[in-house]
Amino acid sequence: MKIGITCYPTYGGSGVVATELGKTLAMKGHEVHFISYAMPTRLSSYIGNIFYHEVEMYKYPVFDYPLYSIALTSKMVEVVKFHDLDLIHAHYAIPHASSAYMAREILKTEKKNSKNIKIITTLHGTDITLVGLEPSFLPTMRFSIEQSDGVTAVSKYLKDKTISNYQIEKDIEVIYNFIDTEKYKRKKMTECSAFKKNLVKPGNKVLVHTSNFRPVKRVDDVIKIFSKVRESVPSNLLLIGDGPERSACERLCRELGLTDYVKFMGKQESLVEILSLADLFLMPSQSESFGLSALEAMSCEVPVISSSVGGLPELNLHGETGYIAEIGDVDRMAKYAVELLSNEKKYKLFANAARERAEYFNEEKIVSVYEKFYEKTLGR
Ligand code: GMT
Repeated sequence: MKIGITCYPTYGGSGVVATELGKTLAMKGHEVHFISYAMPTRLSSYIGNIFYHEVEMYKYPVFDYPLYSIALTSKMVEVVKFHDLDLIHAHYAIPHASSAYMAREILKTEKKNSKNIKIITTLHGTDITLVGLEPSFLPTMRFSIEQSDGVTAVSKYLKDKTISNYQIEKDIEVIYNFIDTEKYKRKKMTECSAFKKNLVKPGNKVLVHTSNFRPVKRVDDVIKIFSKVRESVPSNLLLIGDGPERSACERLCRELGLTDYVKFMGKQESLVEILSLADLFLMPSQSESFGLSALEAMSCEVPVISSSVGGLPELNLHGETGYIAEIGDVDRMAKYAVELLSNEKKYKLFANAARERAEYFNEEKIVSVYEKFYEKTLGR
């Protein structure tokens, strides 16, 4: 198949899922064309069959606001025509699904273009639960989702939320996030000793959180949980990622007297090495449609303490791969953390179960589900 993929190239899980999907499809022999305003970050090395098309933005003094969705539409039209694409897969509905819809309609009017391009939209999270509900986006969002030839959501929760929030009657297929379980595999301690020496006091337990530090991630709760855990378990907290809440979180650490025990590591390439040091992963989010970073941790045998929101209970099985608690229930999350960190036998069971659960979301399996969904949408 010849597949166009549009995604946000720099931030967040939707771009990661889109890029890893494209890479795997290309390795399976499909031709994949990424269309975006910048090269997706995970697309760093050369892979045959992958092409990148940058959306050029025309600047003109009258345009106070950049007209990205129009420029994206035109680029989609160009790429579909010149590379004879079968479908466009839009990741994160705003504005990608609307641009794809418009591109398809433009192509229909062109006589020479006999191919009937199909549009698939994957809903990832805040495109549905937060941003899409803004009155300035809602009608366009609903229309673009309805008009897609195929729609997928990354959890059952998100599917239900889309149907109830937007009164959408369209069939939505749940296709979960996936993980390369060979790459995300716990490394031996000898392979990460340099990290351990620099980051963790010998004998301490290690709690980890990775995110884009947006308010929805509740990183302040991560710090509050850690503060309570430290009262009974000698431990360190590693915070990976960066974003708008980071400064406030650094302040909170100073106020709570935790600066010697918490490391703000910023964005990191060596995630697997760091996760291989971890004993627990914390994800107390306000909203989370799936929780890709928790899956990455689980694949490295790290149990997860998370909130019970969104799609998290579909990933993190309470009492098996970790624990879930109500949003903001810092005390309960800390209690669960201490319980696991203090019971070696129970901890081992949870760590093994976390890895086993991650294997359920194996990349090969889930990418094949996407492939089948493409074929179904193309009527093959
Ligand atoms: O986090 C977001 O605001 C949007 C989105 C993104 O682009 O990072 O993240 C969502 O998509 C991921 C991949 O499908 C999911 O694993 C995340 O749970 C989801 N984030 C939220 O729902 C907050």
